[in-house]
Amino acid sequence: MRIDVFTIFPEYFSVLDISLVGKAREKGLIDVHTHDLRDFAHDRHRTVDDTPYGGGAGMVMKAQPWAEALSSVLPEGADEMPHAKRPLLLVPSPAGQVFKQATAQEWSSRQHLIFACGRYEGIDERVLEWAAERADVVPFSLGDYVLNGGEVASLAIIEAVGRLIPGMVGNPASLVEESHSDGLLEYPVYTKPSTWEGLEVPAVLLSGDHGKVDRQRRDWQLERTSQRRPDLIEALEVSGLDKKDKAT
Ligand code: 6GU
Repeated sequence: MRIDVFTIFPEYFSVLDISLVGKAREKGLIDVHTHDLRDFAHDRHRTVDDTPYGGGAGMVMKAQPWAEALSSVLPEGADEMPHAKRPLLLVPSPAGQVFKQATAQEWSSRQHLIFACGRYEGIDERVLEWAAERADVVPFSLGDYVLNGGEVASLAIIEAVGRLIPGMVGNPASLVEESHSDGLLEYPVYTKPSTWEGLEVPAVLLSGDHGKVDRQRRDWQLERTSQRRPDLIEALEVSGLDKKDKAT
């Protein structure tokens, strides 16, 4: 997978040299390129923003530097490309569609991701219209709160998507069992010692009965999800519930 990131703060992305993504880059599974948007501004002050038409607070990012920046990585004739090859232009914004584990799954099969990190009040909307001829354009949000810019959101996406690329995570089974892959939160986990500060590990986990352990873990998942994320229980397909799940 190739990833291009456009930002006025390339330093944010230096963390991609370490951790899981760093290892994937060493293995050649991910090829990440970070670009300074200001390199595509031509005035002495390397201006990338201006005042909004119609008035209002803050500044808007100008179309010209964005179009030149994106042109430097967008291929010609993307409209005739097969889906997986067509670049995916991701635009972090609190006004975007909410990013989910299913979105990460979908995006992990794409060959080329491009992140357009906006600051200020956002990017001139015409840039997205212009880019739609040459890429699949998706404004996305991490959730219902506001960050100062798209950099931290893009890092989160790169980690969530990057770890799903085949060969990235050491044990693929750990991808199957984790939170959200079955629409439920993960069950609680424990390790040695079995007694710590007077607190015991639940006895069923020491029983050696794998059937009982599986049943208990499923119950813990349902209980925890009902308490912390009732919205996820609402969204569960009846077919996603197992026959032995207790009616709640
Ligand atoms: Cl993707 N961008 C910004 N600026 N704020 C956010 C966000 C994205 N997701 C949640 N808040």
